[in-house]
Amino acid sequence: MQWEWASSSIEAEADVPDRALVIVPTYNECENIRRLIATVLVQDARIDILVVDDGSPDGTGTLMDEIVAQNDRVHVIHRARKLGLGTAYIAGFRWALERDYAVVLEMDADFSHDPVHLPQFLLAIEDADMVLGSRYQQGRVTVVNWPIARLILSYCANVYARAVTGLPVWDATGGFKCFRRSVLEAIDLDRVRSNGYAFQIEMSFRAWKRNFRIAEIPIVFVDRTEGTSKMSNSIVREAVWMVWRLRWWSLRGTI
Ligand SMILES: Nc1nc2c(ncn2[C@@H]2O[C@H](COP(=O)(O)OP(=O)(O)O)[C@@H](O)[C@H]2O)c(=O)[nH]1
Ligand SMILES: [Mg+2]
Repeated sequence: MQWEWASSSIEAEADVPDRALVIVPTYNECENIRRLIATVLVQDARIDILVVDDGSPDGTGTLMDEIVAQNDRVHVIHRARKLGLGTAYIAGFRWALERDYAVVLEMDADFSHDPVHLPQFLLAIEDADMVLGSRYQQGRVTVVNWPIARLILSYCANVYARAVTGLPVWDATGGFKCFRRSVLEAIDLDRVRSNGYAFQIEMSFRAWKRNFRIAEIPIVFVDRTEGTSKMSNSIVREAVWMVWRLRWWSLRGTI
């Protein structure tokens, strides 16, 4: 009995992540990125940050080179042109897996994802394999300042994604999330197909199908005040079809 207690307490200690990487994809975020990085880094000393910039015409990439030169907790990947959110995250995941980060987080550059939630993610991941920041926890909407049409689209997209794929989460399309390294190692990143908001559904779906433990924490999502949204109709169309493909691959056991 004594031994069991001792071994489980050692196991619990081992689950506290020691290094975490926050990945932030950017396209034209020069008004936000410097302040975002500063606000992220003060949240927890274990956190480093990796920005994946897609050749932003507004000079975000040049600004990043300056910041990286001043702070060894900050890193950047430059890609030649706008190649999409999904492949930006995949590039970031690979970068993290080549290093010793125990935990990897995703977040947007535009302050819609408030960095004050980061310590809550790091706490929640101690007892989960993946943590999702949820705007619709228990059906309660915690979104501020979004146009009503955008909110309805997002809410309905979540109901639809849950109905088609069976993924048992409140917010499947959100982009504020946290993975244990083991989840990213278990998912074959070469086979992830989505590139827009469907990317978020696909990653969570693949983790769920591998029986990883998913937790959700409520977050307050605030619409951006600086810069503009890169949301497009083709991103919505991709998500509409992708959930059916996920279901199909899952039925055939090829996911
Ligand atoms: N690297 C990269 N980042 C992108 C791309 N599209 C969007 N982003 C970034 O992804 C995050 C979310 O995009 P955003 O336009 O705010 O989407 P919205 O919040 O859904 O309107 C922001 O940090 C964007 O700068 C892309 O093609 N490549
Ligand atoms: Mg945004």
